[in-house]
Amino acid sequence: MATNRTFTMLKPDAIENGHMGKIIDMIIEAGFHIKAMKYTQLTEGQAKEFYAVHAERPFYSELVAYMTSGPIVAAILEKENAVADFRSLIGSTDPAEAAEGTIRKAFAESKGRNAVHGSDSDENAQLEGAFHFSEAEIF
Ligand code: DAT
Ligand code: MG
Repeated sequence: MATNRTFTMLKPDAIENGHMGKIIDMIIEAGFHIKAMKYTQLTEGQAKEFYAVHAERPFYSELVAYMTSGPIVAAILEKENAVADFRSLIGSTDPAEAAEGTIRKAFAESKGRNAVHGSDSDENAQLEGAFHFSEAEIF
């Protein structure tokens, strides 16, 4: 089922490096509406569950350690074609491969510390948004 929402996290490197405001600005400038937003820090359990699909990958423990290393901003975003358009806005997983003008090209440090998360399907956008927000926190 197609939806017009996606889910994002501004990751610990983006917050540490002072890019929170600039990234949120790029998201709004690109036409996304903020439906929900929170500044929080993932517990180990939350990070493991969120990235469970990568549990067998060699970088999983590094990913969990990194994602719990500092605060993040989690948000639900709305726009027509939200999932695909947001993946275009953030760019490739590896910033070395990310296109000019994308968030990861501008702000990501590396393939692991890559500034921002974006859902990869409407189904995951729904699951990930519900993982972080109750209905009462979505506007
Ligand atoms: P994306 O975040 O672009 O959807 P993904 O779902 O393949 O990428 O991986 C999730 C995250 O895991 C990614 O943002 C950073 C980390 N990651 C992926 N591949 C990695 C690798 N080869 N080495 C280190 N971290 C990696
Ligand atoms: Mg992914």
